Amino acid sequence: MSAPITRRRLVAGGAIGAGVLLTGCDRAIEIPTVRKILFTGEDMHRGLQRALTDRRALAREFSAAQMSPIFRSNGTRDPGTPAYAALSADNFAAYRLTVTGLVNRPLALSLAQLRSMPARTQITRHDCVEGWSAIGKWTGPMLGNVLKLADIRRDARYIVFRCADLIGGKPYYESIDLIDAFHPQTILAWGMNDAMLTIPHGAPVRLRVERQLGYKHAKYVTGIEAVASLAGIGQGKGGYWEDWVDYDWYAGI
Ligand SMILES: Nc1nc2c(c(=O)[nH]1)N[C@H]1C(S)=C(S)[C@@H](COP(=O)(O)O)O[C@H]1N2
Ligand SMILES: [Mo]
Repeated sequence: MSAPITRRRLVAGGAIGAGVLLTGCDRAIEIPTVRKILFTGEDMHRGLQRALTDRRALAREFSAAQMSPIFRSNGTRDPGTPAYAALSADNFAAYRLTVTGLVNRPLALSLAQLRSMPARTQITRHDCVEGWSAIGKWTGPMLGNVLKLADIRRDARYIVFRCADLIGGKPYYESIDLIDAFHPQTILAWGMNDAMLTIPHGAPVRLRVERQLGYKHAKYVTGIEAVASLAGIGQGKGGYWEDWVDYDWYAGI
């Protein structure tokens, strides 16, 4: 499934809604309340389209000269578990990124396989909710291409990211919807600032979802799951911070 299909599906949903009101309405349209409902529907449809267009806009990209000399790390700086230590000791040769859930072709991708996919490089600004920003360069395949490779099913609505680290004993996880998942700047970054991603920044693979705040950019991603609902994930709010500290699930910037 590609982003345009999702958009068409959503827009078609709006059109079907309006169609139901229009069917056989040549007379009904003269009734003021029906006309009012119709116009409300049109406004909603227009609003929906505008919201979709905004969600699809690109995040600003910067020049190499604008890159921050220092890009701090935040949250987990090393997962420190025996499993992660073993992986990193061998340069992540045994690492596999699993893609499961509502997909027709589950995947277990090695770092070499991810690095052999066509990659996007983008210089963007990272904004942390704690009040700091940094501009860095990120390289990796578009998440949308990985989801297409897994043949994501039509009933999938969210993408969940499982991470290798624990905070206060609880695993870190995050989730985004399909609009962000198929956004062209949403990538699974294995490279940062022209080098391999380092452990403090989420090696071997971290999410970049450039239209959202820092905590959505899951580091140390080991598993990607396509789901129809977030209800069965953690406490149901879609992420570590959402579930345990009450951050917003949608952190658009
Ligand atoms: N797995 C994992 N991902 C994470 C975090 C974390 O603690 N664990 N912290 C988040 C927060 S709050 C921010 S601001 C960014 C920091 O990314 P950086 O360490 O590369 O600067 O990662 C986000 N992703
Ligand atoms: Mo953050």
